[in-house]
Amino acid sequence: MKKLAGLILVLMLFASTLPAQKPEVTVPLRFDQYYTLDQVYQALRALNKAYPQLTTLETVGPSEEGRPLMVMTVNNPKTGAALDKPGIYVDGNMHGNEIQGGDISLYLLDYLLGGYGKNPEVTQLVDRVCFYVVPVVNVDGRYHFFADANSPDSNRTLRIPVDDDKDGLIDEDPPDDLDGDGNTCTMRKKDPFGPFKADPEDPRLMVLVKPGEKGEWTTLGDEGLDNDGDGQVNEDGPGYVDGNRNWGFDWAPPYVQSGSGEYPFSGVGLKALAEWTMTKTNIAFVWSYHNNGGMILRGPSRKGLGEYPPQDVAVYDYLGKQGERIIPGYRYMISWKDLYTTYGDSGEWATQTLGAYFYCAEVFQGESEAFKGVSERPEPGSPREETVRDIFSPGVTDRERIKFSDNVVQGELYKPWKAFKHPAYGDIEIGGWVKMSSRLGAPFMIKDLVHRNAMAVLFTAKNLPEVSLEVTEVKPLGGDLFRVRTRLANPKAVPTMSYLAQKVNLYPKDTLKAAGTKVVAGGVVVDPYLNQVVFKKYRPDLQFLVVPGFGKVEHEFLVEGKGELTITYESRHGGRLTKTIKLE
Ligand SMILES: [Ca+2]
Ligand SMILES: [Ca+2]
Ligand SMILES: [Ca+2]
Ligand SMILES: [Ca+2]
Ligand SMILES: [Zn+2]
Repeated sequence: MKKLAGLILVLMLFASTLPAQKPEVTVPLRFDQYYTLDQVYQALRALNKAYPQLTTLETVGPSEEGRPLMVMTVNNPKTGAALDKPGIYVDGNMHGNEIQGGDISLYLLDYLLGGYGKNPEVTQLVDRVCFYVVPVVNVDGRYHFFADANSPDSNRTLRIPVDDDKDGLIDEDPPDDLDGDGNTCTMRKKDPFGPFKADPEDPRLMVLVKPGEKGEWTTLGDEGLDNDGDGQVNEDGPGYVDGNRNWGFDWAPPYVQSGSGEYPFSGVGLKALAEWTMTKTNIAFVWSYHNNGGMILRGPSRKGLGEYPPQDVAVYDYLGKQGERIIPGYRYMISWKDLYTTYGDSGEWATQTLGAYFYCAEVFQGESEAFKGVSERPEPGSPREETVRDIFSPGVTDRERIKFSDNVVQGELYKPWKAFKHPAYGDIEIGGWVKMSSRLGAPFMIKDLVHRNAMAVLFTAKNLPEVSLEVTEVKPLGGDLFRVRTRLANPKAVPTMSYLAQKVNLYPKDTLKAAGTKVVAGGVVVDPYLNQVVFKKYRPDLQFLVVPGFGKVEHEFLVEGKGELTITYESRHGGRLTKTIKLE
C-alpha cells in the first residue's frame, strides 16, 4: 500500500512537470492551430469514426521513413459506387514545410461530412460526387517540420538521402539550432565591408548599402555549424529529392533540374500514391495545395509542352476566375509562364496521365500580414499597386511584416538579434523570421484561409459533369422500324473527358450502347432541325462520344423489332446511366 502511494506520488510529480496534455482531436475539427502529423492522423481517424457510412480511410504505401500516407474517400454508397460517380482528388503538403494543404484538406472533409444531411447543397454534392483527399503527401516532411528546428523554407523535400556536395558523406551537414529555440534563423556578423546596414526605419531589419556607402553587416546564411569540418557550413542537409519534381510525366534528370531524383518515382510514397490514383479512374479534377503567394495555377508546367486545347483552357478560365472571387487576392495564372518551369510535377502527371483537370494552389498571401490602414493602401489594380507586387508576397514589405508581428501577434514571428559565439565565425548574432512565419499565416487567420480554399474546391466539384440521359423521340417508321433519339446533356463546366485526353487518345471515350432489338443504324445527330445524322459504319449500336461542358450530344438509332430497348451510357468521369423503353 505504502509502495503504491509512493508510486502515485512519483506519477503526480512526474505529471506536474509535463507540459499540459494536448486535447485529443475530436469532431467537429477545430481550425485555430496547425495540425501536427500525428494530429492529422488522429483527425482522419476521428472523421472516419464519426462518419463511417460516408468515409473510407486507407493507407497508401509507407513513406521513406515508414510513415503511412493516408487517403480518405468520401462517397455515399447509397447513391452509387465511388467509381460510378465523377471524382475529385485533393492533396496537400507535398512540400514538407508547406503545411496548410493538410489543414485545408481536413477542413474540406470536416465541412462536407459535418454538412451532410444539414446543408442541402453539401448533401446533394456528397450524394453525386466522390472525393479523394490526401491531406499530407510528404508525411515525413510534415513530421519533421514540426518536430525539428527549421526555417520557414527548410525541410521541403522527401527524406531520400542525397550527397549534395559529393564528398562521399550523406546529409552530414544540416542547419543547426545553435540557441536551441526550435528555429533555424539567420546568422549575421559585424563587418564594415558587408553588403548590409541596419534599416534606418527599423534597426532589426537590414537593407543593402548603396554604392560608396559603408557597410555594417554580412549575413552568414541559416543558423549552423560546419559539422564535418570541410570549410563549408550547412552544405548537406537532409535529402534533396523534391516531391513535386519526381513524378512520372515529363521528368528531367538532376542536371536539368535540381531535386528531381535519380529516376521518376524514386520517392516510394509518391510512387504508391501515383499507383493508387491510377486505380481511381473517375478522377476528373485535381487540386494540389502548396504555399505561397496566393495563386491558382494551371499548366502547362513547361512551355515546350504546348498550350492545352482551347476547350480545356475555357474550363480552366471559367473555374479559375471564380476561384479568384472565392479567395480574394488570389490570382489565376499559368505555371510555366507566370511562375516558373517545372519538370515532372504532379500537375502534369494528373493532366496528361490521369486525364484530369488540375489546379495547383499556392496558398497564403504575405499581404494578409501587411501593416497598413485603408488610406495607406494603393487602389487595387492601380500602377502603384502593381509596382509593390512581388510574385510571392504581393504588396507587403519586411517593414510592414515586422510591425504586424509586433502589433498583431505580439512579436511571435520575428526573433530579435542575439549575440552568439560561433566556433568558426567568432562573434555573431542570430535572429530573424521564425519557422512558423513568412509562408504560414498567423494561426488566428487559419480559418479564413482553409474555408475559402475549400470552397474553391467545392465550386469545381459542383462543376464536375452531371450527365442526364433522355430519350427525346421514339418514332415508328412503319413495319418494325423505329427511330429513337437520345440526348446526353451536361449543365456543368467540366466535360466528361478533357480535350487533351481526347487529343492523345489517353483512354476510350464514353460509350452509348443500344441493346435489346436489332440496331440497323446509329449515329450522332449533327443538326436536329435539318435531321442531319452522321451514321457510324460498324457496330452502330455502340457509339463513342464525349459530353461537353455546358452542352449536349444527341444520337439517333434506327432499330428493327418490337420489344424493349435498353440504352446505356458509360463514362469514366461522367458516371453510368441506363434507360429502357418499350417499342410497340
Ligand atoms: Ca555530403
Ligand atoms: Ca535557433
Ligand atoms: Ca560542412
Ligand atoms: Ca551544419
Ligand atoms: Zn510547394
